[in-house]
Amino acid sequence: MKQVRVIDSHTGGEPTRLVIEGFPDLPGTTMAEKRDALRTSHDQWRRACMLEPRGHDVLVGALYCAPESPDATCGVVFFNNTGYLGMCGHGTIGLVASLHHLGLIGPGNHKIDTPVGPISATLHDDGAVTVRNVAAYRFRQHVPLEVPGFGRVHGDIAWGGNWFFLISDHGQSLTLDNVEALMNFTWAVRQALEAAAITGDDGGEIDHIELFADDAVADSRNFVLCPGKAYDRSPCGTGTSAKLACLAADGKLAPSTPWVQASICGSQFEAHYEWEGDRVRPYIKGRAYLSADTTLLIDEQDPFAWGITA
Ligand code: PYC
Repeated sequence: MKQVRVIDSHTGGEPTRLVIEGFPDLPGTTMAEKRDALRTSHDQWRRACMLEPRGHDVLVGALYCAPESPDATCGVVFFNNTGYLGMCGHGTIGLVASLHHLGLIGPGNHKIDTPVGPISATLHDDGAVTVRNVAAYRFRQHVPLEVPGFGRVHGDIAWGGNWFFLISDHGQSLTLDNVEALMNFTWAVRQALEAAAITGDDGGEIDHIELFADDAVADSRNFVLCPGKAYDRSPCGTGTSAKLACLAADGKLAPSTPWVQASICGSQFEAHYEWEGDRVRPYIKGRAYLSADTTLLIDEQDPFAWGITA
């Protein structure tokens, strides 16, 4: 029986499963090398933890790794039901809360290595966490896109640790009772981007679609389609970072000014940014709550030991 020790948490409703031990040793020193080794040689371990019957489509995994920089607390590789993420804001908040639960860190500032560069996270005395994300930027503005069945929409393409297509003129109602329609629309947008070969500036796949609407209490409400065809229950840390980059580029939000981003579920992140050259440095504050401290068992005789796959 193989054993994987995990800590489960959720950040604003979006779950994170932190893998503490049990995965094979990964070659490489950088988080990008470790992610590539996991993807190429040991991807069944991701599937075992993320897919049914142990996981589900909404879950994001975080593999706790030795850091690549001498002054970092740890490294992390994020993944989900379909593959790997560059960065994950809600997942970083879950990681920090889980490491605190295990007694591995205390309040204060912690540098964390990720496959897309170092970030840092401050664990506050009240349990909230502020993530200082990788630098974010808008790559293209007001990009027209023909979406079959929906017509023409326009969106900004921005990097916040993952690639996002951010749409405000969508004509959709951003309410929880409309999630099925929002899923259909955003999935059609994602496929239209792929069909039109519209990518990030490094040719990176735009695998997150983010819609915006007004909110009664926050500055904005969003709906974020994640790569594995699930929607983010949290306001999405990397998506909020991409939004800050667009607001900054449009001159609609000054540096250090608070921006409260609500999710489709009503959970909130508090955010602000600082300019760094022509990019912005996003700060995202939220809180995670623990839901399980457990050991996953993988029985080799189980026909679904490594997850249910198509
Ligand atoms: O919080 O950055 C985030 C995130 C990405 C995908 C799901 N959550």
